Amino acid sequence: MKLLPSIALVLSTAVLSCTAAAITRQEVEQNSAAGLHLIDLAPGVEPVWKTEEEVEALIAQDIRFFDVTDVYDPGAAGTAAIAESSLLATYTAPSRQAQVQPILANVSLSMMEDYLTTLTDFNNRYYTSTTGLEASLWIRDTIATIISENLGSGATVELFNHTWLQPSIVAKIPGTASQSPVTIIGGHMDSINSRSPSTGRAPGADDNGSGSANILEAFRVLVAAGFRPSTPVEFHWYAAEEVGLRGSQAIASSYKNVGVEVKAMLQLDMTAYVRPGTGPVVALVPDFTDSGLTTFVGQIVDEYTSLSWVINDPCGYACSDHASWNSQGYPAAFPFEGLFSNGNPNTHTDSDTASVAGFSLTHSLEYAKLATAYAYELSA
Ligand SMILES: *[C@@H]1O[C@H](CO)[C@@H](O)[C@H](O)[C@H]1NC(C)=O
Ligand SMILES: *[C@@H]1O[C@H](CO)[C@@H](O)[C@H](O)[C@H]1NC(C)=O
Ligand SMILES: CC(=O)N[C@@H]1CO[C@H](CO)[C@@H](O)[C@@H]1O
Repeated sequence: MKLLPSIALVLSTAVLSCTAAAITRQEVEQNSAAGLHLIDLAPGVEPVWKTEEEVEALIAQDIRFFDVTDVYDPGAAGTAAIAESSLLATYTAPSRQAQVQPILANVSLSMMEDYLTTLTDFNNRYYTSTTGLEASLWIRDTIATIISENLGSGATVELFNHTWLQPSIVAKIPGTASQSPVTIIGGHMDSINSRSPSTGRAPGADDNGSGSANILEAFRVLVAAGFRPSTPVEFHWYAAEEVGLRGSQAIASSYKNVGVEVKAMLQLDMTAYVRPGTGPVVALVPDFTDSGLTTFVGQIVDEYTSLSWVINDPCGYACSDHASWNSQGYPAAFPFEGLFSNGNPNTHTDSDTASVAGFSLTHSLEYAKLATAYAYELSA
């Protein structure tokens, strides 16, 4: 992951007021039908039209953006990302140790390994490729099998279809007391080779096979434990993160449009790399996240994992799917595999495999525990 200079938020209000509503719904329909993408590169600044090639060039340069083609709202003028939300959401310290610890004992390294091996075996998981579709259907089928083995759970799984080939996946454990608010664990399941997006080999072991496998494992152990939360828990695998956070934006904006209340969103994107020579830590992302929820996630790390946590460097604008939830006003947190400055140099290439020095499933396993404990504590 690459850090970007942060953009002065102060300038944005003036820009916003003179360019608001410049893009009409008709223009969005015509340009998107012509294959153009509406790209949001900075907070409060009107998005701009780019060709497919121009979008690929941004990705190749590691420039982060929201592709808002499908979710742009002409009335709202830009994605109003919230630098730090103060949503009055409150989180109480972990208190379910007696119930959670036995479930964490079921979190399995070999299950994670199986999931990751299958995910990395697809040539790539690109959002328009056949293998990208197959990877998504494989996650759906894996969840469906777990549900069929635990019918009492009441859990369900559905594809969330998009305007492109690869669907996102949403699995739910319903609430016994109420269908609101929802506790979410999410991460993207797509991968990319940024030099050759549609056909290039992109095993995406760390980015983001690791987070996808964590979410599968958290779902498996909670359902196998017969966990019946009082409020619902959802597990999301997003399509098309690598091309402008498109899957997560589609879901977050649809939730906002129908008024779904979200208690918390936990983003897992890259959980398996520990730079050789450094000590393992969970690095909590400080920007475009909720500070109260981030504090709570730190408590979960202390209580339920073998790791300690640090505050990461800022990730920047549009850096991963948590940003899609943050910009809809929902509280999100993002525990990353380590400091960005110790990041995995292999992402977005054919070398993002589980065999590089520093790749550690043992490290990643702690994030499956974190996700499991987070879900239980917030929804029990
Ligand atoms: C998504 O698309 C698939 C295949 O086209 C279809 O079977 C399914 O019903 C759709 N899911 C939803 C939730 O619309
Ligand atoms: C652990 O998993 C097994 C097998 O799925 C299940 O029977 C058992 O109840 C689980 N234990 C807990 C505490 O969840
Ligand atoms: C890491 C992350 O948050 N999301 C993805 C995957 O990683 C690359 C960094 O190599 C990011 O550009 C991208 O947003």
